[in-house]
Amino acid sequence: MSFKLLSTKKHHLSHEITDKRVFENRRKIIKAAAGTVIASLIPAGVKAEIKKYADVPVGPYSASLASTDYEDVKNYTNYYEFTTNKTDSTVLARALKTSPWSVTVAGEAENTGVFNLEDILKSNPLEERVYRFRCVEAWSMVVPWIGFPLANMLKRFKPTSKAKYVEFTTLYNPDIMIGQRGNVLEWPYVEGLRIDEAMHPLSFMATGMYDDELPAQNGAPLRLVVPWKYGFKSIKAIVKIRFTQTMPATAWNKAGPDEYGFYSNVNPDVPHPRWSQSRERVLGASIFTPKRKTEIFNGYGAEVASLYAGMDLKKYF
Ligand SMILES: Nc1nc2c(c(=O)[nH]1)N[C@H]1C(S)=C(S)[C@@H](COP(=O)(O)O)O[C@H]1N2
Ligand SMILES: [Mo]
Repeated sequence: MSFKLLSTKKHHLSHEITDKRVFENRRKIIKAAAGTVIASLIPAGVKAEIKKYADVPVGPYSASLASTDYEDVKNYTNYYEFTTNKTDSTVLARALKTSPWSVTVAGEAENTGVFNLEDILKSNPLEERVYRFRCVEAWSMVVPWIGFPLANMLKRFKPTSKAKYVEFTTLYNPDIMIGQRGNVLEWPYVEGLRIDEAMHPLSFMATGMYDDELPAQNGAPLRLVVPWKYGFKSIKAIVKIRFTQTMPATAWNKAGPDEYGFYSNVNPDVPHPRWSQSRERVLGASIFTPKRKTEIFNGYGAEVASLYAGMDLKKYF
C-alpha cells in the first residue's frame, strides 16, 4: 500500500502527488453520496444529523488513503488513564468532562499562562488530515483527523531561543481516570518532542476525527498526532504545554527505558526488545489477512528523515 500526499506550493512532497482540488471535490462527492444513502434510510420526519466538522476543508499534507472503519478506530483504543483494556475505554472515558477545558503554557516562552481551549481554537483554523497512525504494539490504521498544525499554536506562545523541546502533559484526575489509581505508568502521562519535530508541518493537534468531535477515548478535547512516530507519542487530553531546554522525561521512557526511546520514530529495523516491528496488522482486517511491512518513519520518510540527518537511529530509537 503506498500513500499519496497532497501538494502545496512550498512543499513538493513524496510519492504520487494528488491535486488538492481534485481530492476535495472527490471528498465532497463521497460525502454527498453517503448523505443520500443515509437520508434514504432515515424515516420521514427525522432530520439527518449534520456532523460538527463536516465542512472543515482538507488541508495540505493529507494522504489520500482509504480511512479505517470509524467503529474500529473508536472502539479499539489505548488510554491507560482509564484501563489497559483496548475496548473498555470507550465506556470508561465517557466520565471525562471535556468542556470547558484549559491549557497551561509554561517554560521557555514569552506568552505563557492559562488559555481557554475555545480561545486557542478561535485562532487556529481547522483542517482535515488523513494520516497513517501506528501503535508500538504493531497495529496500524488510517484516520481522518480534524485539527490544526501544532506549529501554528506553538508560535503564538513565542518560544524563546532556549526552547529546545516541548513537553505535553495529560490531565491528572484519578476520581474520573480510574486507571490513575494504579501505577501501571507514572502519572500524569507526559510526552515530548524536540522543538524542530514539534514545528514540523506534519505535527498536528487533533480536536476531531471523521468529521465529528473527537471521542473521549481517542483523546478529547485536544490530542497530539505525530504520524511518523509510534502512537504513544500522540498524547491525549492535553492540559499543559511546557517549553524546555532539556529533554523531557516521558511516561513510557520512564516505564521502560530499553523499550521506549524518546524519539520513537516508526522503524522496522529497530525491534522492540520483546517483539519485532518489521510487520504490522491493519486495524479491522481479518486474522487471515497477511500483515503488511512496516515503513520507516511510517511512510513519511521523504518529509521527516532530514530531521535526523547524521543521527544513529538505532542509538536514538
Ligand atoms: N494520555 C494518554 N495518551 C495516550 C495513551 C494513553 O494511555 N494515555 N496511549 C497512547 C498509545 S500507546 C497509543 S497507541 C495511542 C492510541 O491512540 P488511539 O487510542 O486514539 O488509537 O494513544 C497514545 N496516547
Ligand atoms: Mo501504543
